[in-house]
Amino acid sequence: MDEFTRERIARAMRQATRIVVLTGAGISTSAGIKDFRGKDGMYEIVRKRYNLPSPEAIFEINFFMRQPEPFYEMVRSMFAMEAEPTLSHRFLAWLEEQGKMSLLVTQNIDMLHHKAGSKAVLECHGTLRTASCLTCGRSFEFAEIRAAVLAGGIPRCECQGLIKPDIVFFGESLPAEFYTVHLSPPDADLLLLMGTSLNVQPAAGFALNLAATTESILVNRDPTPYDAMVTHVVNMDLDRFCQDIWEEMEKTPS
Ligand code: CNA
Repeated sequence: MDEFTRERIARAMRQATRIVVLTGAGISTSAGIKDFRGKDGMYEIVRKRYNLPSPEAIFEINFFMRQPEPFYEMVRSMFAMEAEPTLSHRFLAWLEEQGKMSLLVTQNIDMLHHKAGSKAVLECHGTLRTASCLTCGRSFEFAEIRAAVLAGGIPRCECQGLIKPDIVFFGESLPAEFYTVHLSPPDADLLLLMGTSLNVQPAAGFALNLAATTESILVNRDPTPYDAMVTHVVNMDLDRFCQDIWEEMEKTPS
């Protein structure tokens, strides 16, 4: 990022008091959690191993009910590494602490924003924190099924029903809270889009609608088809971006 862009973005963030953020898988790759669509992402790995009809099948409910193994393999690899928040997660928690953040919407299911200390987080694709039996509906804390998952098993309820973590699969509704902010977006003065290919609806639509009326910054390693809809596009590693901006903001506090 050149000096001019860095100063301009740091100034916009210093002046902002109602930042809305959308994060995607790219904010967690430096913690060791693979993204989906990036090179060597999870889709490619799981598709090759299981010969899936399409990589997205691991998040389709009918496929999951027939063959839950690929999905649980992904969950296992995510949990086995006990990932820690990245510098970018910590930067967002710091922005919230500074009173600058109005809402953080994450498409991620890895819970790293909470681990970093962020509080105003809307997990629009659900969470791995809890799980439910697909047959009787009983609810579980993830801790109750964690050992079975890490040992390579497929967790089942006492009723023998298949247990599914409470993350949103393709075709399922997002949490009601998400539709509330989608229909009536918060009054934002800056929009930050971080580490997302903007391919997944309705999360991407929420952000791009807001980008039509709000100054916006997209930080992503690769270009997306929606770059022209955003005010500033920065194609670089997110941790480096956040470190640069964090330093710049601390040089001249607001
Ligand atoms: P995606 O489609 O995989 O896109 C990720 C984007 O991040 C890509 O465009 C990459 O260029 C970019 N990227 C990767 N690493 C970096 C980096 N270090 N710095 C900057 N940019 C980077 O993922 P999206 O989030 O857009 O798609 C939404 C899906 C992905 C949601 O349903 C998530 O639940 C799902 N997902 C979540 C996780 C997680 O919880 N950590 C991991 C993988 C996928």
